[in-house]
Amino acid sequence: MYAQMIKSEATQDDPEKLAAFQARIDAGEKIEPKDWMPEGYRKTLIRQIGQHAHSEIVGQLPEGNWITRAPTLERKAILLAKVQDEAGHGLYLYCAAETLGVSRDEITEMLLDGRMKYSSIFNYPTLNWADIGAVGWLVDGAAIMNQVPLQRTSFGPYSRAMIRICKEESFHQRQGYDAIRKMAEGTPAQKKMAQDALNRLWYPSLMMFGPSDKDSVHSAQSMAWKIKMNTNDELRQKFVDQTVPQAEYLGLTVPDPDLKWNEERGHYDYSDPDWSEFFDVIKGNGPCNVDRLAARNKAWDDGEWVRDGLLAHAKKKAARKVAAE
Ligand code: FAQ
Repeated sequence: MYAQMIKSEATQDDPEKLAAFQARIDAGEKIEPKDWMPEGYRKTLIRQIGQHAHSEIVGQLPEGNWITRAPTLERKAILLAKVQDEAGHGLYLYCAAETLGVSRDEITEMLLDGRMKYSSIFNYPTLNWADIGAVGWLVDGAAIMNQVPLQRTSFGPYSRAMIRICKEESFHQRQGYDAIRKMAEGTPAQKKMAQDALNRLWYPSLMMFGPSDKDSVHSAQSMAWKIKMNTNDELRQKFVDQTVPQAEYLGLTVPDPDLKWNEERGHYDYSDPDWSEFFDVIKGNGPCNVDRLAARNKAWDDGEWVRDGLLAHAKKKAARKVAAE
């Protein structure tokens, strides 16, 4: 199936150019926006970078919801900084996507009318303060696992955006772990909240890496082009191996009765998420899909006067420049 897909995307371009392009990728060169690239490479990048950018922006919603209710001034300041960072990550990524010839407005509209996706995880609710710790620990933990290898991705602007983003993501993960640790070491009621957050967010976090390799449509071509550096299952396994000892340290139980260390493989064996739930969520049927898109649509509509004002100002400035010449 993968070979078939590679062939169908590749044949749209001149074979000689394609071979030279692949040789550059194989040699570890970075592809820059003005370089020749196969149409499939450009489209795949717009899809992945766009989806990633939307995830950063939509991902502000479940945490932003808790800024006014953070338990202390210190936690509030940390959460505020983190949520602002996510907006910055979205902007780096929209800029990287724009170098591929798509405007930020175009891809935003594709998010707003459901033509583009964002990460499945943000369609789950954050019900209490322990969830905010768990989001930093698990969701940012999964995001870093995916993003560290992407610093070496073949497209220059994406790779450079990822280097900046990863510096901040590690702070995000640490602050989440610190918040959940405080809960896990707190009163019995607080510990119960931490366990409940882990119970609800464990499988949605595993889903962040995408479907299992046998169902991943894009992995083979994306890996050949070094748009992705690892398969979905490879990264999911790394995440499980890193996170289980952290849960043990916290005295929390990962909600997977089949989880156990496999000496022979040197990895944990674990149960897959319910993939029917994953596909249902990315189709738009998760617990918060409707709310998330409604919030983004409202923000876009509310900001119309700002965009109109800026555009009018830019037009006026350009007209004055023409008149002066
Ligand atoms: N959610 O063939 P594959 C963050 C779709 S950053 C929704 O395996 P691919 C920071 C996929 O698009 C989180 N859809 O796809 C933060 C495709 O459908 P399509 C975002 C998903 O692209 C933390 C179909 O399934 N990170 O959270 C998901 O090769 C805290 C088939 O799948 C990135 O975007 C999913 N989880 O691999 C912010 C990283 N998984 O498009 C705030 C960059 C798959 O054909 C607070 N992206 N699909 O209609 C990637 O590495 C890849 O795109 C994957 C998916 C690994 C996500």
